[in-house]
Amino acid sequence: MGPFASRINFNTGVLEQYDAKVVRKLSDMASMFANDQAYKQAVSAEDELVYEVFEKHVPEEEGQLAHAVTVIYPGKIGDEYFMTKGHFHTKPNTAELYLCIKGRGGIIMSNEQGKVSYLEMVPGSMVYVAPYWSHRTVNTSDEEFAFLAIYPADAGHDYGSIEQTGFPKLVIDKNGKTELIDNPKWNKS
Ligand code: S6P
Ligand code: ZN
Repeated sequence: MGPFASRINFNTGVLEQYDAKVVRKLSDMASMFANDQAYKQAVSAEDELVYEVFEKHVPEEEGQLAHAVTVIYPGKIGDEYFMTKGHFHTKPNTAELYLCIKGRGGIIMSNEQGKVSYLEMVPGSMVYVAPYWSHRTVNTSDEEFAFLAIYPADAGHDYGSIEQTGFPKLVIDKNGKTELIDNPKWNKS
């Protein structure tokens, strides 16, 4: 593969020449939110779009850099903000760089030792996701939250570990303020 260019629209947060789009609706996120009752009610009322990932295709091989723009829509389940599923990389020693393009949100990261880091993201914020840290992004605003992620193309996504254990903390809206609280469903293995 040779050099190529693409363009992010900074007004909409959308990657204009994307090759593939991943769509995640509420129904794709069973048991990820803490409040099961609020989740069931929300899904049956309207299976809302939670986030979309606009990807460029590069070969999934060592040395290549995958890059994708994620747009998380505003919304909450109970008091928990709309968020991504979250994952470790299948090659756990691979890092990733996030750059916020639009809106306001945050990234929650945790490692196998149960350590947690939460960093806020506003346009221009860059977050270095260190190797071995799982990562999930959260839209804490009432508009679209968009960011670019750049990562080794052979990193892979391990969703299973997060589905089993959850993250140690939830990111919630408490009377209009963003707070981290213990995740009652956290199932440390
Ligand atoms: C890939 C990178 C992002 C996420 C995207 C969706 O390593 O971290 O492109 O894939 O933000 O999140 P998730 O957890 O559903 O893959
Ligand atoms: Zn990642």
